[in-house]
Amino acid sequence: MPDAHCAEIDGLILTELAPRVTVTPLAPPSIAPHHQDPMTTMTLQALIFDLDGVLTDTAELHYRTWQRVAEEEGFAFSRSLGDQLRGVSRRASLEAILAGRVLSEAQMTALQARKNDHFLTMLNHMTSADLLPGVLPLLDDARASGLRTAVASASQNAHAVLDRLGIRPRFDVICDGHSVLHSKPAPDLFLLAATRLNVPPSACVVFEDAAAGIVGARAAGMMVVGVGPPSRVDGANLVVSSLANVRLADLQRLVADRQPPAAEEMYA
Ligand code: B16
Ligand code: MG
Repeated sequence: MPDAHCAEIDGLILTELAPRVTVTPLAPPSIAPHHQDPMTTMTLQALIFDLDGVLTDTAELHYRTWQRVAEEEGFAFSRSLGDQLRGVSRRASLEAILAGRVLSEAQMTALQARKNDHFLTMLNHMTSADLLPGVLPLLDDARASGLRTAVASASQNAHAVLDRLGIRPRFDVICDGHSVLHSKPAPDLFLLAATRLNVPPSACVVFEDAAAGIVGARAAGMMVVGVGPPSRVDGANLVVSSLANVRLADLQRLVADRQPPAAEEMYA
């Protein structure tokens, strides 16, 4: 059960009682996909973006900073383990690196704090030049088409990263590592984003670079575009190598048909 700092709304255990960004007031319960009349065609209403690995390559900073802590502590770490930590919360990442080693709560807290200090130091060098290709045009197109936009990131640093990139005001809603108790691969972050956007989950398309996020978004009843190599994002409804390859018309078709366009159309 949630502790005194949590609230439960529509089955989502929220950890932020006062959102730290401008969001729409909490909406009435969103329409879960299984409530949707199968004879009606859903229209795309919102784009929900993962942050690390989709809008910017902070995935690499997470990798390097965990690698540094692992080296300092004598823990094994590898590129493949780092890849498995994409989209995984800070605490769960440390547990994966520990691979069964048991540390005291104080040690766990200290290691997470040290990793985050390294991360924040590297973040100081980030600028809007670190936006990944295609981000700004896609956000511009979305806004021009009347779509709503959200970030759904497991990172507790999401606001700081968006500020460094200079794109925080471009999102209607930001849900981050402080927003829900159950992070990815649970669907909670995505469902919270849809609720705050006041759109049904089945009208949302999610962009994700990680297996944990793809599992969560699909469990939320959303169509998912995987950003990255097919081997990493093969659970997505559609795969692109970069947001620069995304066309709104394809996303609209994805939601309307609940069927992906041919993969070769999108992966270039
Ligand atoms: P922090 P995302 C995730 O962000 C990262 O992919 C993951 O590597 C990281 O461990 C997690 O955020 C927590 O980040 O330490 O900043 O709270 O991909 O969900 O945007
Ligand atoms: Mg990510």
